[in-house]
Amino acid sequence: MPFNNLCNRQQHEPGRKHFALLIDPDNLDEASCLNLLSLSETHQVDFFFVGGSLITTDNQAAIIKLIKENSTIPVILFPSNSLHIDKQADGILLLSLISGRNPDFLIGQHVLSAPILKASELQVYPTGYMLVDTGRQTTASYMSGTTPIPYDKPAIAACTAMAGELLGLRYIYLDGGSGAMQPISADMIKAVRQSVEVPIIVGGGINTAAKARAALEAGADVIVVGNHIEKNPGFLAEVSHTIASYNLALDVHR
Ligand code: 1GP
Repeated sequence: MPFNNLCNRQQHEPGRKHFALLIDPDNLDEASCLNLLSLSETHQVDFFFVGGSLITTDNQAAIIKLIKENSTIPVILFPSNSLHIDKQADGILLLSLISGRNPDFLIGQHVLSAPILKASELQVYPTGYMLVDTGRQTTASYMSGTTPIPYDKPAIAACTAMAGELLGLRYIYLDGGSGAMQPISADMIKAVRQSVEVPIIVGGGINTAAKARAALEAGADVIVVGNHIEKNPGFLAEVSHTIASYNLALDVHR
């Protein structure tokens, strides 16, 4: 399913949930990537997000090539900066780091990326990216030089998301950071859900089915999981099953 259908699907199928598997090119060799691709085909994964806040190897192009050769699941770039654009992917989250006040991640990187994106066939998904403080400083927060939204301040998150939507951003991504000690709170997801119409992506620290379900119930449209699946690939089936059973219940009640 193309990622841009999410916006349409929200109108036609309100409440339907999706699963994005985060693939960090630094953390996977070819064999473990192939294993995840095989699991993703068996259990439903809707999208691959490829990227990370700091990429220290030159594996990304090879990983995307491997995915494209072995899977039909759309590959969406989740870049930390304009260096990580890869035309082999299907689309890109054009992230505006609206939780921060660093102009480089609000417009600077976008100016550098614009001519490359315009000349490519990548689908561009304008996304309001919001980092949330989940207990320790994350790579994303440090590398972007921004202060994350305090964990227990859902009103700040809601107002930030509203501003992003009013600016025309098409998705909101609430991120506690990879391997976060705790996931984004249900209160914060609910506050954002009540404040904007656009699809909400939630990730960071989702390492149990119960945490995935709590995010879905609070209003997340897309759940992103990376870290815990890298450590324990069997968790992929658990997340997929959690989302499928949520969607099934939705169908039954229609
Ligand atoms: C991080 O939202 C993603 O940017 C996913 O987080 O790796 O903790 O699942 P995890």
